[in-house]
Order: sequence, then C-alpha cells, then structure tokens
Amino acid sequence: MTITVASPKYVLFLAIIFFFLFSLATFIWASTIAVYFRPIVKYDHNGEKFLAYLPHSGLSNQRNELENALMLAIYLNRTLIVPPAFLGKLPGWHPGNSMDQDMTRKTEPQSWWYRCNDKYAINDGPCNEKTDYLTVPWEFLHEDMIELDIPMRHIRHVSTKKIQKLLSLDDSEIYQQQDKSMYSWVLCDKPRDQCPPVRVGGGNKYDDQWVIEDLQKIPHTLIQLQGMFGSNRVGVSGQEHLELRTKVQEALTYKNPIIDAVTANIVNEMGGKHSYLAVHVRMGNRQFLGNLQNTIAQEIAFLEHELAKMECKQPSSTNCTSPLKIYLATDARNPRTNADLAPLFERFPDAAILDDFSHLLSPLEQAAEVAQPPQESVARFMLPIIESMVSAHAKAFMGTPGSTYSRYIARLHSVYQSSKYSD
Ligand SMILES: Nc1nc2c(ncn2[C@@H]2O[C@H](COP(=O)(O)OP(=O)(O)O)[C@@H](O)[C@H]2O)c(=O)[nH]1
Ligand SMILES: [Mg+2]
Repeated sequence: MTITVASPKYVLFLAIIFFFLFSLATFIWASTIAVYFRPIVKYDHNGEKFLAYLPHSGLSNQRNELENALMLAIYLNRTLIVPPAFLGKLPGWHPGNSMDQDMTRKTEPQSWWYRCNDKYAINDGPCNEKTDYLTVPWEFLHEDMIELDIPMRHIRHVSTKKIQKLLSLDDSEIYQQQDKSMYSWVLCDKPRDQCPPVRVGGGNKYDDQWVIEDLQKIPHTLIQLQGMFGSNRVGVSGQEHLELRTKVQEALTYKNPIIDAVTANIVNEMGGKHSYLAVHVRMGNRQFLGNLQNTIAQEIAFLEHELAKMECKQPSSTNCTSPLKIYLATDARNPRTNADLAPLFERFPDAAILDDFSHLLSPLEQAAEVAQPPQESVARFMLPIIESMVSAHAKAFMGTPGSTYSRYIARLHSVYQSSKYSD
C-alpha cells in the first residue's frame, strides 16, 4: 500500500509530528526562555519593606542566622526574605560578592534538560557539584514557623539579583550592606547611650555597633545584608524582646511528621523517651580536633557520673532501676572503627550509633518532594537532624564544647524535658 501526499494517513502523520514539535517548543519556552525574558512589571508594595540576608556554614549556624534575622525583621517591621535551609555542605562566610555569587549558582533552577540524571557523575558542572548539599524550606523542618506573627517570603533561588526581580526593584531601592569581616556589625536593641561601648580592635568580636534606629532610618525598600551569624549578634533585652525571642526559638524546634516518626521509632528501640543517655562528638571540622581527646574524656566522665547517680556501675547492671542504653551522635565516618572514638567504645562497647538503625531510615526519602536540587537519594542529608532529635530525647545529654550543633541539641533537650513532649 502506498501513502499519497493527500491521503488521510499522511495528514494524520503530519498532524502528529506537528503536535509533538509544538508541545516540545511550548515546554522549552515555558521552562526556560519565558522565565528569562518575562516583561518587568513594577509592583506597588504599599509601603511594605523587606530584609534579606545570605546563609552560610552548617545547619545550626544557619539557624542562628535565621533567628537573628527574624528578630531584626520584628524590630524593623520588615518582611523577611527567608532562604531555604542547606543540608550537607555549605561553605563558611566569605568576603565581597562571592557569597551572593556562590548562592546564586548553587540555588539556580536547572533547565529541564539538565536535571542531574547523571548517576555516574561523569560530566562536570553544577549538577555534580550539587550532590554534596540539598535545600529544603525552613518551614519543612519547623512547621510552627507558620504560627509566627512575622511577615516572611520563602525563596528557593537565593540571589540578590533574583530578589530584585521578584520585588521589581530599581537599584536605587536596594540598600546593600558590604561586610568587612564575618563579625562586621552587632545590633544593640537599646537606646544608643545605654549600649555597651564597642572598642574597635580592642579584642571585641564585632567591628561596628548599630542601634535599631540606624537601620530604621534606611529608606530603601530592600535591605540586603550579608552574614547574620553570631550569638547575641542581634541584641535581645527587655521583657518584650525576650518574650518575642522565646516565641521565635520555640517555633524553631523540629516539627515535621516524617522526621518525627523516624525519630520516634529509633527512640522506641533505645527504650523510650528520657530512658537513655546521649553524647554528641563533633569532629568533622578541624576546629574541633585540637580539643577532641579532652572532649571525649569529659563525655566519658559525664556518662560515668550519670550512671553513678542512678547507681548503675555499668549501663546494663542489674541494680539499675532499668538497664540504661547510651547513644552516640557524631559526624565521624565509621564511628566504631575511628581511633579517636576508641576510648568511648572501650568503656561503653554497647553504645548505639545511627548506623544501628538503618532499617528505620527509608521514610526520610519522602523529603525528596520538597528538596532541591533533585537527587538520587535525600535520606543521607537528613541524618544529622535525626541524630540531634534522638540525642535530645535522652534522659541526659552532653555535647562538644564550642559546637553550635551541640548547643542546639542541648536546647532541644531542655524543650523535650517539658511535659508537652513526654507521653
Ligand atoms: N551525621 C552527622 N552530622 C553532623 C553531626 N553533628 C554535626 N554534623 C554536621 O556538621 C554540621 C554542623 O555545622 P554547624 O551548624 O556549623 O555547627 P558547628 O560547626 O558544630 O558549630 C551540620 O550541618 C551537619 O552536617 C552528627 O552528629 N551527625
Ligand atoms: Mg560550623
């Protein structure tokens, strides 16, 4: 049978080809070209003003920045542009525009043909680089953030240029802070004459001191700050501010059904809430190595002391009210064969680690629904969070001095001691 040019089969064939090409062109247009060449519409913000900052470092450092930024947004009555939480590796603070550039590159949405399907990581390029970090919205980790009475806009693409486009701002409407160092400024939330003097170069951590009024005077629609990290960087004093910070900190307690369920199953296998002891050994960064032996010795002494309080000579001794288990949270690879951790395992050979619960971790893959960039497996990025939560549900906890990650676990631990969290 021959198909002639005018035959219905030929027309149908052409129609299918045309439909296919049209769909493909529309898809390419919608996912790439239209995004970059959208006409600029000038929005009227009706007096609404914005505050943005750039995240850096590990998860607890980022949360500290978020907490500072939320307090500052309250003081200035500005809407906070909230970046996502970065799990995995995120570089520390760096000067100039490089942090903004790095963020822009890391969070840029990828074109549809470039979606990290390269399982074997053969090609160079942003997809392969991205496999060592993952972003999720902060609200995914802390669902109570939604209860906070602070205007927020959550973004996924962290870039000053992108925020400028999103808010349709001219250059003149943006106040761009250029930090001289990681601790460039500190904010005092009192009248200037009541603020402690900052002696530049006099051993002070911060270079400069601002008061709220200084920032309130800035007329620009967007204040774009750089780093926000530092304990007490945004001052909190007086009853009203202290109460607000308590609310912010409460909202930044982990709350997510997937994470909660995985934690509950591990805690259950550990014997239940408040029934075991936990320590956190932070050793993955050079800054913790100098004091590591000391830290481990202190943690062993802490565990001995806690056991003695309960008249337990060994975690499993029969005269204890109930045999006690020990949980070790750590960023060490292969903790059981790590030479630095040997003294701990020699003294407590049955101490549990996260690897012992690998059969309970697969539900964490559900985080893929909100995670970017797309990855083969996302569960591994969630593990440090599970470590924190399991440790925080212990009867007693000790962390690594100087680690903000440990400090946050200690905070969670005291929250979880309250009746609200005990069954
Ligand atoms: N798997 C695992 N990772 C951890 C643990 N503790 C810390 N980390 C990792 O180390 C980072 C801690 O960084 P950061 O928040 O800057 O805290 P700090 O450096 O300890 O003050 C986290 O984002 C985790 O990726 C742990 O117990 N287990
Ligand atoms: Mg750190």
